[in-house]
Amino acid sequence: ASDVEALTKNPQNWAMQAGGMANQRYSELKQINKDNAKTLQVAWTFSTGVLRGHEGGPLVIGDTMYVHSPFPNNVFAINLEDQSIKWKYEPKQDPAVIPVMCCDTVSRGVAYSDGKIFLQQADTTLVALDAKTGREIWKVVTGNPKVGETATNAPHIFKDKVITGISGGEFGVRGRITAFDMNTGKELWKAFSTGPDTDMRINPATTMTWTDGKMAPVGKDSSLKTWKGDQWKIGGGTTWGWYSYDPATNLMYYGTGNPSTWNPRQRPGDNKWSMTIFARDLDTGEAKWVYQMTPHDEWDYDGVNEMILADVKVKGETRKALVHFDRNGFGYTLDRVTGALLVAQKFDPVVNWASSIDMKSGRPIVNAKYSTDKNGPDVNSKGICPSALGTKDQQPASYSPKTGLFYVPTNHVCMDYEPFASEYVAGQPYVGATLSMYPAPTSHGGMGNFIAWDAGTGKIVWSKPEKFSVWSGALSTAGDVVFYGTLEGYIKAVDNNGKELWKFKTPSGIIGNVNTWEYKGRQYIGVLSGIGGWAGIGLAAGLTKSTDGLGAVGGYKDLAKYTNLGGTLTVFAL
Ligand code: PQQ
Repeated sequence: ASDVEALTKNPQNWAMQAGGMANQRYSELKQINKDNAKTLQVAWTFSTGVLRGHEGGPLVIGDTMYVHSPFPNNVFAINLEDQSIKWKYEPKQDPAVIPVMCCDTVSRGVAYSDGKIFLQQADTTLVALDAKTGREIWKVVTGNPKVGETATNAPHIFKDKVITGISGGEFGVRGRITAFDMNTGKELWKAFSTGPDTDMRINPATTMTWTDGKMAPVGKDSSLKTWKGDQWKIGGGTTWGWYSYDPATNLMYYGTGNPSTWNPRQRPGDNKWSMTIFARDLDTGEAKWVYQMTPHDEWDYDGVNEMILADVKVKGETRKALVHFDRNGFGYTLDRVTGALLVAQKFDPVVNWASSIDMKSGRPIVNAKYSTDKNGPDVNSKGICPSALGTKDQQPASYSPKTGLFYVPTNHVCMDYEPFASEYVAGQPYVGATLSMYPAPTSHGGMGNFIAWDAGTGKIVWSKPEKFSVWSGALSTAGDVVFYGTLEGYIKAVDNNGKELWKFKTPSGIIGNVNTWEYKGRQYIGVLSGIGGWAGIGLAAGLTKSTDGLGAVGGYKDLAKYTNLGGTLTVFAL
């Protein structure tokens, strides 16, 4: 088994992108605390030499940091003693992959295990490097960019496996995850999101789902029955988010993305298992349970956002929970062992496409006024909240076991959505909708909030307004400080009540995730800046027409007044 599990238990390291396998993004370090955070200063900086959106963050293991960049996905090993570069890895990739990446040329970072660094390149090549030298140990190709298959997710190491996903829901790609032997790169299993039961590693009799107020077997052909003809073959359900793993049950968790195309009229049915949380046995890949958040998506509410594993008190009882802040604006708490639905509530009150989640069927109660299918193709459905960016997109939340609260970066944006007929051509966009996005119509006028959430009751505890969406990942710490970044480029520290303690303007907008480590007795905070991602696609790709970038360009046009391109890691200490 991998040494990374033990490495994550020492808070001096930041050995996985999320800090640990439960996706909590929490650190036990407390040298930096709510009283002294206001004195944080820059310790050192590092330029990646790459423009466009910088997601994810660096890993720290012992005296070495590993920093990655967006396409062309360069990796640097940095000596923490003197910040010198130990080695640099520069993959050669065909730039033809760039135009088939939907939402900027982002990469959510590298993984570490047993002396190896794992890099998921945009062109779908998965590489294992020698962590000491940067030399290639093995590499495998996991998809085909010519049919729109790309990769932006971080590889995840669980036990002895490296797991990776695929992007391309806007190109009719058929989503799946694949597990490889971390030592050799040999494929161990693959599990699709749609299609025949065997392809999905679904057992009709033992794979369970929430049905009529209890868990029940999914039954035969649970996906095939919910698609017309062969549409599941180009049906999306990609897997570009953050995965988690519970060693106690040997289950791994992840979500699937939107069904293709965005024109819902072209794909009648529930489109299973797009928009779904999967719990899979790590050894066999077999699905233990599934839960579909948004059946027959009509808004592009991908279900890929991170699954955070935590013990949560629900109705007086402590549950082994999975907490998930979905694009569709509902915060879900499920029993992670059985898959039972416990809580589902809006984490932004402006959410209007559904009034609530029916706790018996687990299905959203859709508001007909905002049904882009009922209103019909070539009709512009207006005022839908949230926008296709969701109340939260890829930006991961943090959970503090100390406060029992979840700290969630959110979007506060609504949209108009007009579906149109779209024909599938391999490697061409298969989108079928025109979108405009704008701030949600509420008093503070901003496009984002940073919130604290009680997952046991499904309630917002506090909400801190932001001018733009909070597109960076959060970090909470035992020092009672919570960190996040903003699209204008501020890294901010707040206390457990959301009171701002400190901020610093980094060289570019922040869509990376804040992390922390300790070296020679000193605690550091690090964050990548570099504007881009879907929200920053206008600046990143030089687009100006408001409906370009799948509607994000118009929504975020004011960003150009606050920030500019450029990838930099900024490191802070007291
Ligand atoms: N990527 C971002 C980003 O990095 O800012 C935002 C999004 C993606 C989305 O909102 C998407 O819907 C999305 N969808 C797919 C897909 O359906 O395959 C892939 C990606 C991606 O790989 O970045 C995004």
